[in-house]
Amino acid sequence: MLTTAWTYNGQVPGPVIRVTEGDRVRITLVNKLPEPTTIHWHGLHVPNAMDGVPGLTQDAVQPGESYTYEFVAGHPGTYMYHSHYDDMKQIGSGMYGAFIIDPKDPMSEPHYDHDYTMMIGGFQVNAADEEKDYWTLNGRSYPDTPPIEAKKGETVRIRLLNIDTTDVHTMHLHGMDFRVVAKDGHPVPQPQTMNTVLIGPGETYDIAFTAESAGTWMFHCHILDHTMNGGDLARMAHGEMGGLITLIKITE
Ligand SMILES: [Cu+2]
Repeated sequence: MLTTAWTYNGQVPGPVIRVTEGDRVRITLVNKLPEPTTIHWHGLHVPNAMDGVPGLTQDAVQPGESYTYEFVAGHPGTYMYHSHYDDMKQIGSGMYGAFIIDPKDPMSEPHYDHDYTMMIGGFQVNAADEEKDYWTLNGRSYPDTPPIEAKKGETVRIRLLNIDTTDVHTMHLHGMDFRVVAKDGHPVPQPQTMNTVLIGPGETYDIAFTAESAGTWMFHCHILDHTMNGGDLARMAHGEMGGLITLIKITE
């Protein structure tokens, strides 16, 4: 199943923007949409004029026009960017991406053998469903979600970002626990150990775990109509899974 999306640079999510704390960042938005748009830098500390709120901090960027955002990447962590115009439609159509600021001093955060970024979103594909019917990790629904791979004993960080327009998700790991090491970009002083984290729209959690036992494990949303494609209960009854699922393959 393929669906039409509105994108940054032709992909959903848009490109991961990855910079280092203290970097000066300049991004030019060129609007090729049939309607106005802006970009909001979600969680970043930017000058007010760079905040991307149409009618409040800037005029909406009209079709064919462009606008340059410029700011300093002030504090390290996991953040995102997204449209702030006609949000339900533009974000719901794919206009979002992850924005990661690495610390200037790499020793200031723990080392992880693998670092994954996972943006949770949703699309309405079948017009008859009148609401979202395909939920996606990085723009793909299971079984098209690429697996996370690690060797036994390695450490994995997953940066979870919920850019779903309306839905909370309960991301659950089979076979192991994880620790919540950061919330909305900021390190958690005493990481909490859990196996299911509730993430609301606009929230980010960095979770980390050690690949303890070999096998193919599920990592999925536990709101179970988010693990179906096309809202198809009949197919789920026959064991077909979809939506917010990815596999974690741990090898010896
Ligand atoms: Cu969910």
